[in-house]
Amino acid sequence: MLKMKKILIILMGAALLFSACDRTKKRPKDTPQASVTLPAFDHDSAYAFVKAQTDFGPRVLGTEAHENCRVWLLNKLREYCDTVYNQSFTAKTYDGKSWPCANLIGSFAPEKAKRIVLAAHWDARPFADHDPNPANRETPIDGANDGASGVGVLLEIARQLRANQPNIGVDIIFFDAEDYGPKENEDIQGEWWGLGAQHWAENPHIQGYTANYGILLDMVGSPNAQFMQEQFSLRDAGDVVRKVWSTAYELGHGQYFQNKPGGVITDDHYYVNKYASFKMIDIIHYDAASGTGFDPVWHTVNDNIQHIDKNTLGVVGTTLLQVIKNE
Ligand code: AHN
Ligand code: ZN
Repeated sequence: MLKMKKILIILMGAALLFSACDRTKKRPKDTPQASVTLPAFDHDSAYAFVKAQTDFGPRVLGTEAHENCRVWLLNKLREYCDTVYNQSFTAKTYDGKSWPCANLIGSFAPEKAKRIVLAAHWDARPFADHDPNPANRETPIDGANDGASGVGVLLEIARQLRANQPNIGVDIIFFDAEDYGPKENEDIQGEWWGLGAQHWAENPHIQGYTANYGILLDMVGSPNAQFMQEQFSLRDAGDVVRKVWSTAYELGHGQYFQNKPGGVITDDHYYVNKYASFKMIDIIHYDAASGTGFDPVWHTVNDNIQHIDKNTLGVVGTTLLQVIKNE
C-alpha cells in the first residue's frame, strides 16, 4: 500500500514536471501567457474618456475649454472617488502671463496609510511648435495623446476601483499646467514645465501628505507605443519601475513595456521626486528614432483622437489595475 502511494506521488511529480517544461517551451519570449486573473479594464470606456476631453477643444490655460473640462473632470472624480479636492493656484508662465489653474485630486480609502498616487496632466499645449507645417506652430493642440490619454486611463481605473475597492489607498491626481513650456525656437532658461506638479509637490492637498510611491502616465495612447524605462524614474524609484514592468511582462505586454532604458524626461514626476516626500515613475512613450524622442505627432496639430489606439490604453490600464491588486 505504502509502495503504491510512493509510486503514485513520483508519477504525479513527473507529470507536473513535464507539464511545466511543456508550458515553458511553448511560451514565446516576450509574450508569456497571463498566469493571473485579469481585473476588468474597459478600453472602450477609457477611449470614451479620452474623446470626451478632446471634444471640449484644446484645454489650454485661460480658455473656456479648460474651464469646462475642469468642471467635467471634477464631477467624474466625484462620481467614482471617496474624497475629491480641487486645488486652485495661479500659474505664472515663461511669457510673463498668469493663469487660473487647478490640480484635481480623487482619493480612495483616504484613511489607509499604505497608498499610491496615480497621475497625469489634464492641460493641453497652447502651440503646436513641433508641427512640420510652420503655419500651424501657433495653433493649440487637442493633446489627445499628450495629456488626455493618461487622464482617460485613470478615469477608467477610478470607475473600476469604485466597483471593486482596492486593499490600499489610491490618490488620483490630474496635474494642470504641465505643457506651457517655452517654444522649440525660444532659448529660455528656467523650470517652466510641470507647473501644476511643482505647485502640488511643494503644497500637497493635505499637509504632511505622503504615499508609498507614484506612477505618472504621459502619452499612453499611440498605436504600438513603446514604454522604455525613463531614466529619472530608474534613478529615483528603480524598484517601482521593475515592479510595473515585470507586472506588464507577466500579463503578456512585454512588447509595449520594454525592458530597456529610455529618455531622460523632465516631466511632472521629476518635480514630485524633487519636492515631495515619496518617489514617482513616468510611463511615457519613447521613440529614439523620431528626433524628438517622442511620438511623431508630439506637439503637432495631429495629436488628436484619430491617433489614439484603444489597445494601448487597455495595456496600460490593465497593467496598473494589476499593480494595485498585487499590493
Ligand atoms: C520635454 O522634455 C520638453 N517635455 C517633457 C514633458 C512633456 C511635455 N510631456 C508632455 N509634454
Ligand atoms: Zn507636451
